[in-house]
Amino acid sequence: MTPGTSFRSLLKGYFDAIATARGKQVDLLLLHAPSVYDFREHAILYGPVSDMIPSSTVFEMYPLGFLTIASYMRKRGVNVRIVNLALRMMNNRQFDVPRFLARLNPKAVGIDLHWLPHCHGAIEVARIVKELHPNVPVIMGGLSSSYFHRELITYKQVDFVFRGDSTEPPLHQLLLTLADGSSLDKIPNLTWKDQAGIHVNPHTYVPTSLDYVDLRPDLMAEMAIRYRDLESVLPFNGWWSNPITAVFTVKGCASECVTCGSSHTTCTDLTKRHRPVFRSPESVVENMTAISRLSRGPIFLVGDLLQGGESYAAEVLDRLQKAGLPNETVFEFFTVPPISFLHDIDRCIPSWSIEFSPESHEQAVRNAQEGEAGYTNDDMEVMFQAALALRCHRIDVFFMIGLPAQTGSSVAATIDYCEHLFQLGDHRLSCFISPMGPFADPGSRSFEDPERFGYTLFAHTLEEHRQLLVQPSWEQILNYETKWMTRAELVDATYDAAERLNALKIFYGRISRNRGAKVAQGIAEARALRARIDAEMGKPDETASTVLKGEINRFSVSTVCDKRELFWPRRVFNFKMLEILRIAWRYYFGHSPE
Ligand code: B12
Repeated sequence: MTPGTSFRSLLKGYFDAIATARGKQVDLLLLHAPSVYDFREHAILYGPVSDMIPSSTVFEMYPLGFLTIASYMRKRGVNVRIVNLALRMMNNRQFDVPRFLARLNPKAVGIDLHWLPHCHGAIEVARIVKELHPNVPVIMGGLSSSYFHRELITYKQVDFVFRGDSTEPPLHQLLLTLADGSSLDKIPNLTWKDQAGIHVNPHTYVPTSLDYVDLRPDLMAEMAIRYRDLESVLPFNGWWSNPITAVFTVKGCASECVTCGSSHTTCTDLTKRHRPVFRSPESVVENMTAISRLSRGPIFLVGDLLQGGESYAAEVLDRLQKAGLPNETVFEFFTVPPISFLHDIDRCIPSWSIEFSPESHEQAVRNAQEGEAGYTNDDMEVMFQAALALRCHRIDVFFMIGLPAQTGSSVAATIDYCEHLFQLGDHRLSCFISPMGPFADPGSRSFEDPERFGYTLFAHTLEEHRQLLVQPSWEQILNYETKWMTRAELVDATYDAAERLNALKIFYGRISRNRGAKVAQGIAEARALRARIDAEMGKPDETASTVLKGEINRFSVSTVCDKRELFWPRRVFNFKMLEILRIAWRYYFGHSPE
């Protein structure tokens, strides 16, 4: 308490804050939709397309950009509320979206259509918002919105679309413009419409410094307190017990992976970013420190620091050493780093892990995907062994199915290679394999030039992708197949590979027998279900639906591996309650407790 602050004035501060929060109109409501809006009603075997990420097939994780937008706006006095509708719908089958949205009274609504698998849910949520609040502007943004902006703006429920990988200042400009009624012509990266037609403003906002934004975890806590609604700000189902956070270090990429929707070529065309831009080491470490004040969970550094140059990476490490954060730091590498860099990490950080994605064990496939990968399996293994000889806690190695030049037998050989890796490393090294899905990324080279890279696409437009998402099973949902594997073969190869990898993990002690048995059972059930759906195909819809109704997650989540394998061991207390109390205090009483 500050000197002279009476209990009565504190109480008044508390009730004033509640009254203001209740009465105050939200300036910007950010909504994250589920992949398929009415997933609770549909009968779809989504497949293991989300087994490698913390989210489920509902893809309930909202973009990091929601948090950078919220923090940018907050500094400018704009009130933002994030509502993860996808998560609310997942957690409560009775959660009524229209009823919930009808009670809100925002000045503007932003909806992410960042990941293409949201093209069903995002557009439906926009429709509901428009029906309930016809005068409230609906703004869409994210990478898929950027790619499909011309088609998206034709939906009557969509008023504005932002393009590009950085939208905080233009979005702020739009909110100001909407308030004062001035002209929309000057807002960069904006696609909009009026009676005169569709307008595509120039894409000129491509910031060369990323330090103007931050991911402020305290804002999440503050939003939860302000709106008395913790669930709506949580990033994914289970985050409370596995609070992994991500800190982005870069926008744009120097690599040319054929299937990636953020490769060098894609960024040049889609986000107008011709070369990657890195966040300053100071900003990266400040952000990690802010997270560490609140959470004891692991922090994942998105992007390969070495792409920023050795001195850039060295400075990040140096600052991290000085910061002395206790959280596990997870590094990703796009190619094999110099062994000396691993030693540098070990010197600076007590607790660290590696994520590495060779995609395939086969050099020809890897080269086809990455355009001369620049490292061999031997190089990679030397790296793994060097890391394991240090204090590295964990190495997760990711392989993918659906790559250029990859055959079914190549996938099978990847699993043989996983066994080799299991023999090489100890329990800290594990392997994962998953299909590329549900979609080849729009804007990726495989999407833009499918023939050249051996791909066949089953959808091109947004609307076609929306239709794919409500097909009965993931074999029909995949928007691609390759010259080397049909959609059916991709599905078969996935379940075969998953079954064998699971057995190897049990044998080599990477997972318990119990957990492995459950995964094996899940794979067998998903296969049986697929056969049933195939048999039902062509019959009236209701028949296929009855096969699956209510079973969505059972056969699609934790199929190729148990999702818990992706998480770091839990702690009893993941969050620092004192810091949360401090945020609450600051919110209610306008200053930090003395
Ligand atoms: C980190 C990352 C993840 C993290 C999640 C991080 C997160 N919560 O955002 C993980 C690993 C979990 C992940 C998962 C997936 N990812 Co990912 N991911 C990335 C990656 C590597 C970096 C993203 C990043 O750092 N963003 C920085 C933040 C600050 O910016 P932002 O979130 O993009 O937001 C800005 C703009 O996009 C825009 N914006 C975004 N939303 C909105 C909304 C409105 C209203 C407005 C106005 C603007 C706006 O403005 C924001 C602020 O400037 C990108 C590739 C890349 N280099 O960009 C792929 C990428 C975005 N992911 C991709 C994919 C396909 C997926 C998955 C679908 C894969 C899968 N099948 O599992 C899932 C979906 C997860 C979910 N929704 O549940 C593709 C997307 C292609 C596409 N167009 O669909 C990308 C491009 C590349 C790739 N293949 O990985 N991903």
